[in-house]
Amino acid sequence: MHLAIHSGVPHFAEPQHVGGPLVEPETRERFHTLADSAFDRNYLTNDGPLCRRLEEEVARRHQVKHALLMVNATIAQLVLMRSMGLGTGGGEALVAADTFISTAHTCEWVGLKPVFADIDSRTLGLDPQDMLNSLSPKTRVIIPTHVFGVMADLPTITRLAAEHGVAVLADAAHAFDCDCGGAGPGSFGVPEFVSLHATKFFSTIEGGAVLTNDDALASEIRQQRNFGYSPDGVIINSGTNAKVTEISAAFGLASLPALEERKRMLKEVREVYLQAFAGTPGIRVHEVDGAGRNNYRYFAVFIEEVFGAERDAVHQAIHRENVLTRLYFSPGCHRTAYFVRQNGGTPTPLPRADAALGSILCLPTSFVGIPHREAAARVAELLLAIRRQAGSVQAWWNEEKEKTR
Ligand code: T4K
Repeated sequence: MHLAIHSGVPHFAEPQHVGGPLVEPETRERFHTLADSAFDRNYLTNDGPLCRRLEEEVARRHQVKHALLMVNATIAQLVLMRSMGLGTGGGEALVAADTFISTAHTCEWVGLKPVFADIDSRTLGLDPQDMLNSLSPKTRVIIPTHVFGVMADLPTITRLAAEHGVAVLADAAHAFDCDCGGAGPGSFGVPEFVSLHATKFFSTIEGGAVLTNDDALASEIRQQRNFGYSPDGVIINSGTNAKVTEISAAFGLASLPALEERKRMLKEVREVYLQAFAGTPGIRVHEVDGAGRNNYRYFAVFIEEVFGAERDAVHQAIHRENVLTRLYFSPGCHRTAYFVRQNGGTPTPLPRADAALGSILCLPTSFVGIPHREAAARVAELLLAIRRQAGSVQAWWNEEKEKTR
C-alpha cells in the first residue's frame, strides 16, 4: 500500500474523526417533531417538560433516583462540587492524571488545588494504592475517571476514602450506559457526572448530567443550577445558570431509541479492529470488556516499541490519510504546560500514566460516507501498512521534526 506520506494521496477522501457526532436519519426526524412540540408550547427552557422527561429516562436507564441535566459536564462538575460544599475552605483535590483537562480545571475553579495521582494500567482509571500514597491532610475530595467507559475501581476507592474521611465524586463523562458488575454511574454511593457532548455515545449536543441517589444533594443541585431559586421561586441559595434548553433535551429524547442499534454498530467496528490487530506485535488493544458493559464509543490502542515507529510518527502518518486519530488524554494533566507551571516547573513523574499516555492512539469508531465495517477494515489495514513500513514512516517523521526545529 502506498502511504500518503510518500504518495501525497490520502486513503480517505473525507476526514474520519474519532468523535464525529452519531445522528441517525430517524433521530433527526424524531428531533424535528420533538423540537416542534417545544415551539408549539412556546416553552423553550427553564426545566421544561422535555427536560424533565429526559431526566426521568436517563435516571431510569442508570437505575438511580436522580439525573440532573446541565449545560455540559464541566459545569455539571462545578455545580456538583459546590453543592457538595467543596467550594469553600480551599484544600486539595486528588485527580487521576489520565483525564480530560476540564476535570482538573474545575477543581481550581472551586478553589481546590489538583494533585495528580497515577493510574491502573489496565483500566486507565485512578490506582487505589497511588491514591493512598498521594493523600494529604489537605485532601478534600478524590475524583477518579472512568476512561473510555471502563469503570475505575470505585468500591475500593470509596472504601479507602471513607476510612480517611475524604469525599469522592467520579468523572463518568464517557460512561453513559456503562457499568461494572451491573453497577453504573451514580450507583456506588457517590455522585458521578456524565458528558452529553456531541462527540459522546449519547448526546444533547452540549450537555452533562449528575447521577445520584442522594435526595438532599439533588435538591441542592437543582437550586444551584437555577440561580439559587427554590421550587417556589424564592432565592434561598447561591447559584448560577446551568439550565438545559428544551431543544437540547429534544435531541437527547430523539436519540434514546437509537442507542441499542448504535451500540451494536460500535461493537461491530470494535470487532473488525480486534480481528485485524489480533496477535500483531506492537499494537496492544485497550480492553473494555470483561468486568461490565461498555458503550464502545472509544477504541484505543497502545503503540509499543516493537511496532518500529514512535506513536507520534504513526499518529501523524495516519492523519495524512485523513484518519484523524486522537491521543486521549496525552500528555496527562500533570504534564500540561499550565499544571507544570503551577507545580513550580517540574511535573511529578507518574510512571504508569506516562507509559500509557506516551503510547495511546484512539481510532475512529464512526465514519462519514462509508459503511462502518468497511471503513474500520480500511483504517485497520492502514495501521498495519504503517507498521509494515515502520522504518520509512519513522524516517519521514524524523525529517518532519527536523523541519520545525
Ligand atoms: N471529563 C472527561 C473525561 C471528558 O472526556 C470530558 C469531555 C469532560 C470531562 C468534559 O465534558 P464536556 O464539558 O465537554 O461535556 C472532545 C469533546 O469536546 C469533549 O467533550 C470530550 N471530553 C473530549 C474527550 O473530546 P476534542 O477537543 O478532542 O474533540 P472535538 O470536540 O474537537 O471533536 C472531535 C472531532 O470530532 C473534531 O476534530 C471534529 C469532529 N466533530 C466534532 C464536533 C463537535 C465533528 O465532526 N462534528 C462536531 O459537531 O474534545
